[in-house]
Amino acid sequence: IVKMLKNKFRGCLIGALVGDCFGAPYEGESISSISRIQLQSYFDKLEGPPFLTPLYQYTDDTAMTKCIAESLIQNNKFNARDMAERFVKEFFRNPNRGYGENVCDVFHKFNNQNLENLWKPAQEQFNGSGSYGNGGAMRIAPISLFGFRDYDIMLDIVENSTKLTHTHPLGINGAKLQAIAIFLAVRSDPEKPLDIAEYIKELINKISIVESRLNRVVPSEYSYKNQLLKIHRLLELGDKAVPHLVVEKLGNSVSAMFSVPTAIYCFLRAQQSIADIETNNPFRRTIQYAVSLGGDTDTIASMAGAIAGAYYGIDVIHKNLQQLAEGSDMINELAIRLCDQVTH
Ligand code: F2R
Ligand code: MG
Ligand code: MG
Ligand code: MG
Repeated sequence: IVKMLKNKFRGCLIGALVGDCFGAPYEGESISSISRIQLQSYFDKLEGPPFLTPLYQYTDDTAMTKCIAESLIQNNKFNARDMAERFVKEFFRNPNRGYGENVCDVFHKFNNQNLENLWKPAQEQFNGSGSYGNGGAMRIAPISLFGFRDYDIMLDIVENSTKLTHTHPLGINGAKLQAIAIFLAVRSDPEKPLDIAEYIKELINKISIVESRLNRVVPSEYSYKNQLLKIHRLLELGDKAVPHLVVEKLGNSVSAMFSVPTAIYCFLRAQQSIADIETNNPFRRTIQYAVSLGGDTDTIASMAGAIAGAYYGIDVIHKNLQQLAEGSDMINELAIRLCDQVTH
């Protein structure tokens, strides 16, 4: 059991890393400009015989995921100040990892004000409405793992860690949805075919409770529950749900509302074969499909990769992808330490 859990923890964090590294070259491209044939050969080549190439660099998604994992390991609980300090240090060590345009203001304020008020800089974003970007969700994987034994504690840490940079309810609830998707994947038996209907039902139940606690009014079209119902309908269409339709319905942007459900869809869609994607490997299918949708490709592939890796475990991720991703040894080590921590 512990061995299976370790494989799932490693699969989850390495899955997130690999999605980030191999999705990043396509970030910001529109779906129409991405060639499916070219994408097929991109991944074929990566999984083929060794060739000379620099490592594929990770971006802000992984930089911040690493901070969260390290903070949880060091403190064995959520420590807001420590986590914020790590975000700031990491940002100033390398500000060129493709961070969100506005979140940088939060890091500068933390730095200038010596972390005096931990919660204020994020509250001040966007004239006080807070960020609804997917920056909370993209970094959440270690919290699902750390809290995999206690759902309520897990959700609490998700909320507070997200609020360090993102206070808009859609930003927070997007992070919660991604955390729940991973939480359920860790707990699912990869030897049995995934019961997709049951998985979505469980997500809907849990996110409905979260959304019923909203203390701020948001328009009803911005409901994660609604997005999950769309996922269900799109999955029933199979390949008739062409990539353009998926993007039209679910989105591919840097906002949490229009990227987290998309990532969940990618994971679920990749349980079966997909037109124009030739592979028997469901993890590769997940991230190749995510990238094919364009838009926020590093983040959607990373979030989808985290869920898929948490479900299947590390062995599903092709060795080349692991070796060609910058920081894979470091991320692997963090996954093992997180697992040791929660199983001892
Ligand atoms: N920043 C990027 N990618 C953009 C371009 C880089 C690339 N090199 C390219 O063009 O090829 N990626 C990273 O940012 C995303 C996560 O962003 P995060 O951390 O949520 O940042 P931020 O700044 O808080 O929000 C992002 C944007 O969302 C819009 N937005 C958010 N809240 C808003 C609100 N209340 N009102 C209006 N707009 C809001 C803004 O445009 C923000 O800039 C990931 O994709 C990561 O990979
Ligand atoms: Mg990024
Ligand atoms: Mg932000
Ligand atoms: Mg991104």
